[in-house]
Amino acid sequence: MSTTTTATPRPRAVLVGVQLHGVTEAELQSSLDELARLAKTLGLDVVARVTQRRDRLAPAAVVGEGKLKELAALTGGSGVVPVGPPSKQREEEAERAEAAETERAEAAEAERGETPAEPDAPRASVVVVDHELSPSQARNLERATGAEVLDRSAVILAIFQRHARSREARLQVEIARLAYLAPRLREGGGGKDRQGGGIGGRGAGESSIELDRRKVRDRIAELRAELASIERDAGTRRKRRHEHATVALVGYTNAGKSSWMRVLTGSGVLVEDKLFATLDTTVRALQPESVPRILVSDTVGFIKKLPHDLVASFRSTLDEARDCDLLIQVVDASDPSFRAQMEVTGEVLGEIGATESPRLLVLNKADRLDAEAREQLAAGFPDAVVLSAKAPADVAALRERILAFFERDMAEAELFVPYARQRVVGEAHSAARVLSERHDEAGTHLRVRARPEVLARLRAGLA
Ligand SMILES: Nc1nc2c(ncn2[C@@H]2O[C@H](COP(=O)(O)OP(=O)(O)OP(=O)(O)O)[C@@H](O)[C@H]2O)c(=O)[nH]1
Ligand SMILES: [Mg+2]
Repeated sequence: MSTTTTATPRPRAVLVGVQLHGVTEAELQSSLDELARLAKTLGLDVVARVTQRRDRLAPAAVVGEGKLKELAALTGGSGVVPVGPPSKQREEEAERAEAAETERAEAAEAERGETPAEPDAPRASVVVVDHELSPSQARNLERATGAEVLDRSAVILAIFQRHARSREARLQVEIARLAYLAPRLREGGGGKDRQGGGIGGRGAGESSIELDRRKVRDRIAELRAELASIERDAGTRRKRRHEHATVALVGYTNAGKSSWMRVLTGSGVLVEDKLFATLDTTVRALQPESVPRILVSDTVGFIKKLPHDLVASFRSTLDEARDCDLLIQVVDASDPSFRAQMEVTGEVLGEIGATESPRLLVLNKADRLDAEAREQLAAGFPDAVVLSAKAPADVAALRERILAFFERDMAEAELFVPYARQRVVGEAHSAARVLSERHDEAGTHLRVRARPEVLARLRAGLA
C-alpha cells in the first residue's frame, strides 16, 4: 500500500457515473471502483459517488437537473446550469426531449426509493466523471458545481504526467495531453465566452482561440520532432535487441507485470500498488542467465477507456510488445473484473498491432485465491498458467516455461566459419548455444543450437 504523508489535506472528490442502457449496477460500481483508484492515485480523497440510471448522458451536464442539485450539494455549488446563448429551434426540441428524459429518470429513481447522496458529507472541490465529457458538458458541470471537473481521460492523463520519468515518456505524455486539449479549446478558449453565439460560430473570441489552437498544434509538431529523434535511437536499440529472444510482459495496470519483471530478471524495477506505476519500458535478461540470453521487457499497463491519444503517443514504447517473440499477458486473477480487463488488454494489443506473437496467459495473484478458485481458473483457461509472483516455486515454473518455449523451436546446425569471417563466431556465441567448436587450418567448425531466424542470420553472415 502506498501512503501519502503530506501535511495538506487531500482534495475531496465526488465520482459521477451514469448507468447507461445495458450496463448492470455491478458493472457501474466496478467501473467506479476503478475510477476511485485512479482518483486516489492522483492524490484525491473520494468522499461520495453520485449515480443515475439513464438511457444516455444528459447533453447539458451528464446527469439530469435533480441529480445535478444533489451533486452540487456535495460541492457547494448552485446546482443550476446557467442559461446558454439563444438556441435554435432544433436545440429547443432537443432540450424538451432532454427535460422529459430527465423527469422520467428521476421519477423512476424515486420509485426505486434511491436515497440522494448524504447532504452533510464534507464539501468536495473536485468532480470526477466516469465518461468522456464534451467541452460544454465540462463547463456546465463546472459552473453548476463550482468544483474542478475532470473526466476519466483527464485523470489518466494527469497520472501519466506525474509518473513520467524519462524524456521519452514525458514527451509522449505531453503530446497526448495537448492532443486531448486542442479540440477542447474550441469553446472555452482564451477565457472568452462565445460572443457571436453558437458552437463554431464566428464570435469575437474566435481569432484568439484559433491562435491558441494553432499554437498548440505547432507545439505538438515540435514535440513530435524531438520524440522522433529519441525514438530513432530507441528503434536502433530495439533492433539490436531483436537479435536475442525477447519476451514482453503486457497487461492491465496493476496486474503485476513489474513484479514478474523483478523476480524473473532480478532487476529493481518499481512495484507499487498504484495504477500506471510503470511508464517506461525496461529490458533485462532472464536470470539465472540462459544460453542464448532471453530478454524480458516490462512496459506501461492498459486500462478501460485508455485515451486514444495516449495509445498513439506510446506506440513506440509499445513496439516492444509488438516485436517480441513471446507475449506474456499478466492478469490479476484475484480482481473480480479480471475478465473485462483481459478483454481490454486484447483490444489494446489489437490497436497496436501486437497480435502476431504467441501469447502465454499468466493468471497472477493466485496466492489470494483458494484452492477451489484456482482449480476453476485452470479448468476455464486450459492454456493459461495460474501463478503468484510472490511464490518462488511459481517463479521457477514460469522461467522453465519460457525456456521451454524457446527451446521447442530451436534446431541444431553445423557451421563452417572461414578465418576471414570470424565475426560470425562471436555472433554465434551471443545469439546461439555453441555445442562444440573445432579449429583447423581453414577456419572454425561450429555445432550450434538456435532459433531458425538466428541460424538463418548466421548463415547469411557466411554467404
Ligand atoms: N498478492 C499478490 N500481489 C501481487 C502479485 N503480483 C503483484 N502483486 C502486487 O500488485 C501490485 C501491483 O504490482 P505491479 O507489479 O506494480 O503491477 P504492474 O502490472 O507493473 O502495474 P503498473 O505498472 O501500474 O501498470 C503491487 O502491490 C504488487 O505487490 C501476486 O502474485 N500476489
Ligand atoms: Mg509496472
